[in-house]
Amino acid sequence: MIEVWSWPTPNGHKVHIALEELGLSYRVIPVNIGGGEQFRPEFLAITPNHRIPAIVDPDGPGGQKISLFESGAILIYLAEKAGQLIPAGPHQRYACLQWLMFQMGGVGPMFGQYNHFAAYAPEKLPYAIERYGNEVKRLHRVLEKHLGESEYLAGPDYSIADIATFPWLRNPDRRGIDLADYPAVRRWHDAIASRPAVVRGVAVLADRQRRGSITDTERENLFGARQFATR
Ligand SMILES: N[C@@H](CCC(=O)N[C@@H](CS)C(=O)NCC(=O)O)C(=O)O
Repeated sequence: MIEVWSWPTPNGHKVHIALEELGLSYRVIPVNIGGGEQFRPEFLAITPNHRIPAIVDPDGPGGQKISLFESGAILIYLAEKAGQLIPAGPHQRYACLQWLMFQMGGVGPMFGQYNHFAAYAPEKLPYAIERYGNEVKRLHRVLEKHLGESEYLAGPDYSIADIATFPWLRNPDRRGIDLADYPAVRRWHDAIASRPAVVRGVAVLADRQRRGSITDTERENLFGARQFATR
């Protein structure tokens, strides 16, 4: 059974959704990142980057155990293991990897920085909020244009590129986005949100989701000196 070291965040949900879609059996090991559990030695042994998600599959390639971090690499691994959610034909396969990289290098980091400066930074820095807010809007426009011409990100079929991107486009109001302004994105979002495996995937660890404003301990663990200690 695959071990999933995770927490209910967009990057965690990517892996929960993929596992549900693929019907692979898994066991979640919660890593409370606000509580500092990402710095525990057993987690650092899997991911020196101390970020969720990470997986350990005792039945990896050639029947040998494999551990992986970085959600994009995990999605590629799971899709290839199951032989689903990654197109077989070369053109669609590269399109899938392209949109997966667009999420990993663009949507995730930019939306994440926007969340940080708009919701968590102790000082409200207008330049940073505007800079990342503009990037959030620009990336929505890129997606809108593409999804106006294509059913899913990699073409006619749902793939890991969609699974990587969807969790970051949930709750658009938190980023000042109204999906009425992006009708193709809304069509794509609603189609994915209603998939039974997606409903199950985003429910994983839902009872552990943080509510209310960030505490001092969470702030220290996520953004303070502990992040930058030499390990
Ligand atoms: N590029 C990484 C990003 C992972 C990431 O940023 N994870 C966050 C939660 S969404 C985390 O674990 N944060 C804990 C920390 O900053 O110490 C991936 O896609 O797996």
